[in-house]
Amino acid sequence: MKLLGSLASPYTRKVRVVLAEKKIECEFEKADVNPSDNPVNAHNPLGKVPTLILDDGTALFDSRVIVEFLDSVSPIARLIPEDNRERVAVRRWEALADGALDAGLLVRYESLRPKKEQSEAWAGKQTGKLERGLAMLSAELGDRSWCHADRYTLADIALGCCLGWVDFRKPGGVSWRGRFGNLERHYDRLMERPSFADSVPVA
Ligand SMILES: N[C@@H](CCC(=O)N[C@@H](CS)C(=O)NCC(=O)O)C(=O)O
Repeated sequence: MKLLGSLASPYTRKVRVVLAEKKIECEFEKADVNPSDNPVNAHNPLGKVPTLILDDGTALFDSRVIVEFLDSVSPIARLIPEDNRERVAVRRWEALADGALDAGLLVRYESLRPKKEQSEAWAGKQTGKLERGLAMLSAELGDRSWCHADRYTLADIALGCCLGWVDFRKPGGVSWRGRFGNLERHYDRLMERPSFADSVPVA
């Protein structure tokens, strides 16, 4: 298997953390998806990372599909519960964390466009989604040790990847540090795990 990804990408980080937690060997290839014509297009028409290429050449995307695949190929450290309600609860956390990230990425992409083409209203709308997303992630975590039930799951991984990227890029100047004490504690706790410590986003 080969993972096409970027060391700055939070969705790639989610897959890298899952690979590490489940002790699955996988080649990693850095892919620059900034140019319209990029090497990922040949495997994934959306030209996005992460894209996982299986040994038979099948390409899997996006990160949610990839992590589901990885969780099911190995019984080690199950990250997605089997019970329907529990699984949906974990995937809801993932949807919220990924959704906040989606908005944060749009804010960042907008800031990289030529100044005169940028829309403050558009960036403001996306910043609002990110802010509300962070507030809900904090409210739902409350004072619990883990996002779902009393154990480490994909929900914690998705939350950690969201927090790590927002901390790294601070899109639109948004930061959760100094505002959401429980998110700070949770991220620090996740960073004690080698899977997180070894995958901190870098440019
Ligand atoms: N929903 C996708 C999002 C993937 C995504 O947007 N990746 C970014 C990098 S962080 C990307 O490839 N952007 C390139 C583009 O949008 O053209 C997933 O979970 O994999």
